[in-house]
Amino acid sequence: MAVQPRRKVRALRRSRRILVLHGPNLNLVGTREPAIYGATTLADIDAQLKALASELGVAVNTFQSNSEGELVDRIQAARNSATAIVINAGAYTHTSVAIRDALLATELPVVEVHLSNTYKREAFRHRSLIADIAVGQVVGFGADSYLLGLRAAAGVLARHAR
Ligand code: DHK
Repeated sequence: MAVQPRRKVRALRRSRRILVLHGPNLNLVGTREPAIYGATTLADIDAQLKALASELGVAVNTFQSNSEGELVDRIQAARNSATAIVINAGAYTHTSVAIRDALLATELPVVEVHLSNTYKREAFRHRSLIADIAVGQVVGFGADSYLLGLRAAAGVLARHAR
């Protein structure tokens, strides 16, 4: 890859600011039902996302909340601070019209991720209120779902920039 002048790299990072959102109970990842959600903690996932972001030349911010309203507030704020969103809305994936509406209001590209393969689990997890407004979904790869999701979002932004 060609060496980019520092100013150009900074401008590129500004145009590729990816917000990664973790919904309810994901603060417990690593200890919560490890057979389903894996043994990697959320702090480790966030650290891996930061490392990958700098490799990809994008900026990443991460945020976790157990509260639907806080997630909606953070999504609304992304209208002015992010250029794409990667989201694991946890259980709100299956229930939250408010999170869906907030994502739509941002008009930003959204990538939906899940640690587990929700389609292999209970029927109520097969429905996502985010899937049809997302660019795509990554499910079932544990912590790697987030890393694949970040790569996908960076790819979408790179294609937009052309
Ligand atoms: C996480 C949750 O907390 C569940 O409520 C979803 C998702 C699946 C995941 O696999 O990351 O149903």
